[in-house]
Amino acid sequence: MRRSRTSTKVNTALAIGAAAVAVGATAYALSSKSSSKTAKTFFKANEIGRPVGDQDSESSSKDDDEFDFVIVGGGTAAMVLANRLTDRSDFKVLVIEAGNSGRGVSAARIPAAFSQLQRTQHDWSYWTVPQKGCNNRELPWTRTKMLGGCSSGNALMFHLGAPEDYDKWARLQKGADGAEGWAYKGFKKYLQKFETFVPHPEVPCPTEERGKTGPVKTGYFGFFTDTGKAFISSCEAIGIPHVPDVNTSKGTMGVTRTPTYIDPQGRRVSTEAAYLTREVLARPNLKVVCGAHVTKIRFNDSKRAVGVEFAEKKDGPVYFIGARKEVILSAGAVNTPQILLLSGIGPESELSKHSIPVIHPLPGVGQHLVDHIVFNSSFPTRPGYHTGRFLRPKNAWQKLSMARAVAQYMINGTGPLTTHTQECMAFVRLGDGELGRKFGGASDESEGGEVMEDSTSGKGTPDVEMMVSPLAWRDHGHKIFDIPEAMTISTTLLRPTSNGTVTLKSADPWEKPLIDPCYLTTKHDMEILVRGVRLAHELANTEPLKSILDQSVQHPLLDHALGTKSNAEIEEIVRSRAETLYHPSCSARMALLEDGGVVDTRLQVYGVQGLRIVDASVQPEIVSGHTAGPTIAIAEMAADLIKEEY
Ligand SMILES: Cc1cc2nc3c(=O)[nH]c(=O)nc-3n(C[C@H](O)[C@H](O)[C@H](O)COP(=O)(O)OP(=O)(O)OC[C@H]3O[C@@H](n4cnc5c(N)ncnc54)[C@H](O)[C@@H]3O)c2cc1C
Ligand SMILES: *[C@@H]1O[C@H](CO)[C@@H](O)[C@H](O)[C@H]1NC(C)=O
Ligand SMILES: *[C@@H]1O[C@H](CO)[C@@H](O)[C@H](O)[C@H]1NC(C)=O
Ligand SMILES: *[C@@H]1O[C@H](CO)[C@@H](O)[C@H](O)[C@H]1NC(C)=O
Ligand SMILES: *[C@@H]1O[C@H](CO)[C@@H](O)[C@H](O)[C@H]1NC(C)=O
Ligand SMILES: CC(=O)N[C@H]1CO[C@H](CO)[C@@H](O)[C@@H]1O
Repeated sequence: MRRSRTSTKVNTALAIGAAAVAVGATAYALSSKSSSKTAKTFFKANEIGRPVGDQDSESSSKDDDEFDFVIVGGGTAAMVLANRLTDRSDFKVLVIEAGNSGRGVSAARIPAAFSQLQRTQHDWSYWTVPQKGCNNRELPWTRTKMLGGCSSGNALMFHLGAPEDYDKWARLQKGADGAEGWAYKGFKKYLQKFETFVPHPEVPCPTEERGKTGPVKTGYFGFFTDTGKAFISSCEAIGIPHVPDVNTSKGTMGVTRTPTYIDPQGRRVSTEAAYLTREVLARPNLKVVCGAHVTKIRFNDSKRAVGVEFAEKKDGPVYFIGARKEVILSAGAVNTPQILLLSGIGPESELSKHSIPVIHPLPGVGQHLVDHIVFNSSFPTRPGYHTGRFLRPKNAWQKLSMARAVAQYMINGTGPLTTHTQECMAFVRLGDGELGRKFGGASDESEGGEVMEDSTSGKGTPDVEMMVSPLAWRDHGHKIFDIPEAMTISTTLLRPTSNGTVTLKSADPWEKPLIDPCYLTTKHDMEILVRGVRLAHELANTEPLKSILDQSVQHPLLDHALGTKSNAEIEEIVRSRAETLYHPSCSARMALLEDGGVVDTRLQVYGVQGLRIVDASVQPEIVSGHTAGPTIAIAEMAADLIKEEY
């Protein structure tokens, strides 16, 4: 079962009229006009690579014949490396990105427009294979194809996981050399290094544990609705504490207004915007190739990565570029294992199935893929509590509101266009503990409820995240709700025990890989998620949220009757509607070789030389939160590890 892939681009999630994007683009063009173009910024494949098979030029030595580091993919993590490695003038660095710059793309800069990029040329537009745990549905997996990667197209929510997540990362390395550096105590400096927190006058938040000098500005949207306020109060009413910052060494439990990757002008802070500034791009030891797809890593007979092959299109010329020190794979949790497999590194059975010559057998490649799955419960609201009217104008009055919102955005960098709509995040524990007991959980037999395997990284850490949004839609915004006003409470499973694979469909590097996250295939995952759905319903029926809802509106897409259903019925609904929260991780994890690891604690790929992985795929376990921040911190740490080595 597959939904229409070319759904009309009335993308609501995107929640922003085409007019707004046009005006936004103008605003963006105006705001960036002052910076004049000087040196050449981005290169094409043929300006850097040597055509493969052309003996003369393969042996020629032009100036850019070889780089010290060739970074595959110019995404979230790669932009950090491009910046940090080239502050060493003796390192010559090349980045090869399949997409283009996000600078002139207004949907990549205006927060409310983020999902406009999905299913366009700026998206890899992946889909999973049919998911047994989700009624055999194939689920869309957007991955942004652009400099900055998913940080240019994500939902901008800032969160760093729980401190214990990192302690567990270290523990899983079982005393291997360098493991301690990944524990919270050591890793914390990298979580802090990338950030400059910009306080917001309306959001009291202690700043002592927040970064002060990093390139990535974080802060709060210039827009917060009464629905968000009511959500916080309803959480408090059922025992979820309101905390000013869910992102400190004190832990992450509680509800808070969502901090975000936004600058004081109301623009998205992608890692391209933060790290690949004009000054950095102008460094003579950095070159960035755009629009080039890496098809393969080449190795010499001593299993040393010596460079990569890349092309602009399937039947176009293939180029090669050499790497003197290292090839660094930063292609993300889907494409990193894909490229390893295409290059002959992976499970032998998988390589032989596609007749790919084995460079080195490594069983863990593409295994243990983990993602966060989310279930949206939608409730009708009384008039006035809905953001949609600003973002999806229908009548003249609403169009005026929209025009006002655009003016507000252009002049003050605030207003509805600065929201991605997920206004609050609440981190809770439902496997056990007080709240867990309320929804059928138990810590041990004596408590009467069902005792679940504890998949969290520590007793003080969450297993579920709740989010609230003053909007409602399905299919990531590709399906509009035909009801006037509604809100959504999202329930996310943070610590799934289900895990799956990325494998190849064929040996053709232009063919999309097979993605099988195996969602909801363990009893644990379904049980915890069902508890979370019950919590969503409970929140919606707790004051003050309860009074915002309009119980009289009946519509088959609405969920106010969910609370009256049995667990089995809720389970069925969850299987028919759950979707990705876009956090694929762990598909080339850092772990011991015998535990299915692909990289060691220095992020070097086992069994070969000169090859490192720096992106979300190396996480030993998925963090109990959002993955962009941890990925940026991984890259910050990797840059130091690399500098230490050379
Ligand atoms: C819609 C969406 C919403 C999200 N919301 C949030 C959020 O609110 N908060 C949060 O913390 N996280 C969020 N995430 C997740 C987060 O953004 C990612 O986990 C993180 O950005 C991944 O970084 P990465 O460096 O591993 O990969 P990416 O950023 O995906 O970078 C990979 C790069 O490699 C390039 N590439 C891939 N293959 C090739 C190839 N063969 N040749 C050349 N280039 C290639 C890609 O084009 C891309 O630029 C979201 C993600 C998405 C997609
Ligand atoms: C592979 O490359 C490395 C580094 O350049 C070199 O030391 C080694 O001798 C090469 N091996 C072969 C077999 O060419
Ligand atoms: C911009 O902000 C100022 C000061 O808060 C306010 O007076 C003005 O109305 C705002 N402009 C727009 C277009 O919203
Ligand atoms: C779930 O709801 C949130 C908030 O409204 C939205 O951002 C997300 O796209 C929704 N998920 C799906 C699968 O539609
Ligand atoms: C991954 O899933 C497999 C079953 O498919 C299971 O045996 C394994 O324990 C899981 N790994 C983790 C770490 O959850
Ligand atoms: C739990 C966690 O990772 N907390 C981090 C919150 O963010 C600051 C920096 O902004 C870090 O120092 C904390 O470690």
